[in-house]
Amino acid sequence: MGVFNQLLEKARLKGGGYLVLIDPDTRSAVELKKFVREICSCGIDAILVGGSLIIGAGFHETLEIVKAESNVPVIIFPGSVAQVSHRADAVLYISLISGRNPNALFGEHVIAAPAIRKLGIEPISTGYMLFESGRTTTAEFMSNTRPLPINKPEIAMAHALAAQYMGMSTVYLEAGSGAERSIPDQIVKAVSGYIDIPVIVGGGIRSPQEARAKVEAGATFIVTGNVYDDDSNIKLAQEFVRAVHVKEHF
Ligand code: 1GP
Repeated sequence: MGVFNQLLEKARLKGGGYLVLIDPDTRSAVELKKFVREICSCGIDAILVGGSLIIGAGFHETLEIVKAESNVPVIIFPGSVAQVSHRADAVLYISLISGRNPNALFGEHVIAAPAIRKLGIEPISTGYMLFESGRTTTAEFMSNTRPLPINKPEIAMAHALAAQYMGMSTVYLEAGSGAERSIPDQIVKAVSGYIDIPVIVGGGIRSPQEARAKVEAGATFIVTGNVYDDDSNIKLAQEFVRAVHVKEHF
């Protein structure tokens, strides 16, 4: 069974899956090792590595450390084709379907496909939907696309359904890293009730309660990243796991 199907099976049994995003720019090697061990000991389901813009040169080194220290699948969350590596188990093969930038829709993909095949990592076809969230996010700026309006669920639903009809494995509802507001539960509910493929939700989620509400609204996977920029928040990891695994912890 591939990485994504394993994750889906876990999420089905537990009620949801909790993924932690690691931005290669944020930690030293020593800090990263400690962080990865700690989040894995809390029972997270997978680690995403990547970002819309990586300033430092540490993407591959970060992946190497994360892979060595973790006991869960490591999945690349690529901001560009430069972020493809054999050190990961899978890669979110992202098409930025909320925008109309042809390169982000189906351009980088053509360049990355042969490399992914050669490296033997699993591509997870992902319809990535960026929403407006109060301020310009790095993903919005770097992709040169307009985000979806947050108060028009019907537009989001139509985009997600088109992704399903195009054969994508999942849609990712993204408010942007560090967003002021996460994706509203009503949007999560409207989209996940309208399509048959699993929904990933991320961006601006800061509390376990917020995460649980999104799972209860229909999200299959929850992603958080920025919340752990504050070291003292590592204590929240266990709570996030419990909040997202709704079938295990009522
Ligand atoms: C960003 O969805 C992820 O792409 C996670 O966002 O860093 O705001 O948790 P945060």
